[in-house]
Amino acid sequence: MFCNQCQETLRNEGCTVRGVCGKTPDVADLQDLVVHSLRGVSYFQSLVREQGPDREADELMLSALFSTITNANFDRNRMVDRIRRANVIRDRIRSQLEASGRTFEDLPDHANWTYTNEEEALEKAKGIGHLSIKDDDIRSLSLLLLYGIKGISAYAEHAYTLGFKDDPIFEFMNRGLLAYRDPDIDKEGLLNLVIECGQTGIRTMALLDKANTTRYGIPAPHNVRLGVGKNPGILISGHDLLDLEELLEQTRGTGIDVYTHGEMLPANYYPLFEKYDNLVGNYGGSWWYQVKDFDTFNGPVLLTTNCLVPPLDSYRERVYTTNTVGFEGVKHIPDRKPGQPKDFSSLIEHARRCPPPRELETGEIVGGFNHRTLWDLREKVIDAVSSGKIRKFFVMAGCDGRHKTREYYTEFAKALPEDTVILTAGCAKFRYNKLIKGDIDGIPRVIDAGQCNDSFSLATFALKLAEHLEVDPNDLPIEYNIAWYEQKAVLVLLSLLSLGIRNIHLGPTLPAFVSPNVRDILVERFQLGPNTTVEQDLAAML
Ligand code: SF4
Ligand code: SF3
Repeated sequence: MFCNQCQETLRNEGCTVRGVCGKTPDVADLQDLVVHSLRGVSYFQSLVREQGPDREADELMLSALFSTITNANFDRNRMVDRIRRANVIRDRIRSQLEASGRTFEDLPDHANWTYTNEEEALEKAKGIGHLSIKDDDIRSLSLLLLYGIKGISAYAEHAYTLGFKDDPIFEFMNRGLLAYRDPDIDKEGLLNLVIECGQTGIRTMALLDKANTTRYGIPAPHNVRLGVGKNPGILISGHDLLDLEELLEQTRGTGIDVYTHGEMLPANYYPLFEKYDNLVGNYGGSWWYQVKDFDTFNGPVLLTTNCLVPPLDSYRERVYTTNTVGFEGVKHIPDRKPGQPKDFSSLIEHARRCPPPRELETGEIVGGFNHRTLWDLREKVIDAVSSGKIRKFFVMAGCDGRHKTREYYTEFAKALPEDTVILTAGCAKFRYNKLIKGDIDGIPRVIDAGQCNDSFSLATFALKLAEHLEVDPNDLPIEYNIAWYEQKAVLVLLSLLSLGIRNIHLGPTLPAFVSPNVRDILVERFQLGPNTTVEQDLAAML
């Protein structure tokens, strides 16, 4: 195995024996083969796309790639299933093309290779991994592209689930997957695709924003309760709002409460969920607190997307996965049957046998600042900046993580002077959303736009504000101090770069897959830089 896709990769070089995340070498290799087999699908899919999309292929591309994201799926069998399905779909599209008179000779390996058994597949994986790209810079740009596309798969899958799709996104994914490990592509070609990946990221996050707000309304500032009630509960984590909606419907009137965890917290800000009094609040911290939070929660836990940490024995039998999430030996809620909601009855039955959650904290937190809501605040914001009451805004969005170097973000937030405001999205928020309190003339010191994809709201607000004030977005009093962990954050970063945002500080380390030359390009073109120490960065940014 060789995996370097996340920020926790071993020694900031790569995981080669077993993932720091717990991923086993066979799963890592099979995930490489998932990508390889999706390249095979893309080969033929890109030839038929003009005649009309093949939705089965599009759906597989989203769900299969999503399952290779960090902390999503650790289940070997699920990977094999995806490889086999990719082979079948690929061959079906090829046959279609052949039936219409196309002939194929000298096909590349990904368009030909077919899974036969695991032993053969694991042998095959040795030749198709990232290290098969020999040039450091080509490999670096190829991985930047691949990981950005993995981020797209996640957000596009959520939009798709709610009935929203956009063909240029699928077309780009096909093209990008084919460019990864294309022996003929050069650095400039890859760099252009990396920028296009960022642009497609904006398009995908905009689509998801439309999907979420069309179905659930526009998030508005909202207090979310942190304590617990006396009923047994179900804890729901991840990013999938439709799962939450159906779970709330099915638990209504049963005496079972539903709590959000981690990236599901922002669901509380959508107006549609207000009608459910069985959605009682948020429990615990960001994803990596699950090893403590799931224990004390006492009831069943549903993981709708990443991040899943290999479950501890003390609560493993209460963990349920669904969608692209999976872990061998952990119960999985199957996909919806056409026209029907998912069946959460086993989870609900499980909750009935459990004691209520143990209280971890009390009080409330506030969030719900979609870009439309932020736009309504624009005059207040402009006044506060012109009168000197707000000196600067700090975009501190992205991911949280368990490594001690992440303390930087807590300390940075603590060190911010009182005339500054944090703009946040993603699970990075858990480092400061309970720490920094109060407001400046009605503008909260921590403005939470939502899940990591809602970084789109922060970028949209900044761009609209710049246009309104007729200034360059980089001249606004906004600093970017972004924390990354997994591949959705890679996409968010590429998206910000594609919008022309400069001087982003990225941490806690620069990605291991960025080679020295590619780093120079990013510094030169986008003035992207690593974060350093709290004191130094704060002085530079203020
Ligand atoms: Fe290592 Fe991260 Fe890959 Fe897991 S996802 S194997 S921690 S690089
Ligand atoms: Fe968090 Fe996994 Fe990235 Fe959606 S839940 S931001 S890390």
